[in-house]
Amino acid sequence: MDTAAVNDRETIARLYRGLARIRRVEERVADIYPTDKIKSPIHLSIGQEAVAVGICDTLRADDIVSGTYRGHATYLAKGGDLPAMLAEMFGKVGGCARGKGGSMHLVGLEQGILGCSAVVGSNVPVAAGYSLALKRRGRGQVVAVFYGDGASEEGGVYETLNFAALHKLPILFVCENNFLAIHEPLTRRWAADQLTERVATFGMPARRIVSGDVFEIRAAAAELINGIRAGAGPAFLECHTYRWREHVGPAEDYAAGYRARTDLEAWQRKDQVARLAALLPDAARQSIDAEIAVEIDAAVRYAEESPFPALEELYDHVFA
Ligand SMILES: Cc1ncc(C[n+]2csc(CCOP(=O)(O)OP(=O)(O)O)c2C)c(N)n1
Repeated sequence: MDTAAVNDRETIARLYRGLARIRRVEERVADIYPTDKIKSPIHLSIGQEAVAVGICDTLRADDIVSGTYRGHATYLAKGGDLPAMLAEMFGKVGGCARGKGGSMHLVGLEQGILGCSAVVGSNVPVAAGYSLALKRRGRGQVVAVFYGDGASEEGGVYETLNFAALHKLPILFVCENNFLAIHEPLTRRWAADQLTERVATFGMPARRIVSGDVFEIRAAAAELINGIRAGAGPAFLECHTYRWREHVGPAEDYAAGYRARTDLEAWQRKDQVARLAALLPDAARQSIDAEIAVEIDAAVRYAEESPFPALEELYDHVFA
């Protein structure tokens, strides 16, 4: 089926802008990284953009997302502030966490972005708690929580799925299945690959999308979120995807021996940035690309010019 055909030009352009913007931002981050201007580790989502973009496109501005330490795409797709994201990585006071959190701890409460965490799976119960609060508030808001296939091995994730199903919480669980937890492929961690089927046993709609197709992800998310908003309780969406770069850092790591370059090539053939670029008229695509380039240059300048936090701030905002 041609999943693009049912979408209008405006939707395709909007999704392309979202995808290309994340791709170009992360490529710039990868370029800057060796200069040591970026003060934190970086976990790039290059290749995985379609998940965040497809899902966030269906959310309302007052909905909430919760991402992981690989959270640049989630943050940007939900409307996070790009200059504040880059300044955060530069350790500058203009950063979204005043430069103290770095790439793994992006946050944007005004845009509905809960703080991200480096502790694998830890955002999932927190996001469910937030969805319980939203349910009690009664304004029809929904949480979308993102986590990796590795995080799906954390006990707390299963406790959360059960609690959310039991209490019919307004939350969409999104597993970004890139088949890898650092250097350990899924096939060496599980005897079965029935991640979606396992979640379904908790008593919620559970779907899997293997194509990486942004239109398919968006359509599935829209359907599931409609149900959640109508009070049906949580839902789960597993999206197959692929991390093109190394686990942490800007480089490729296909020589490390834990995965094959042919896997990358298979995913690159269905790259959604290139696919949507080809669906747009040249002039429309070029003007989007030019706007993105200007926006990124300005954001890098902002990050460079923002000062480092003052020494007196060292113990501010420390919880305990
Ligand atoms: C509780 C916890 N256990 C282990 C780690 C070390 N660790 C960091 S990333 C990672 C892999 C997680 O893989 P996945 O959830 O699939 O996310 P991906 O990196 O593929 O996006 C692990 C085990 C950690 N940060 N936190």
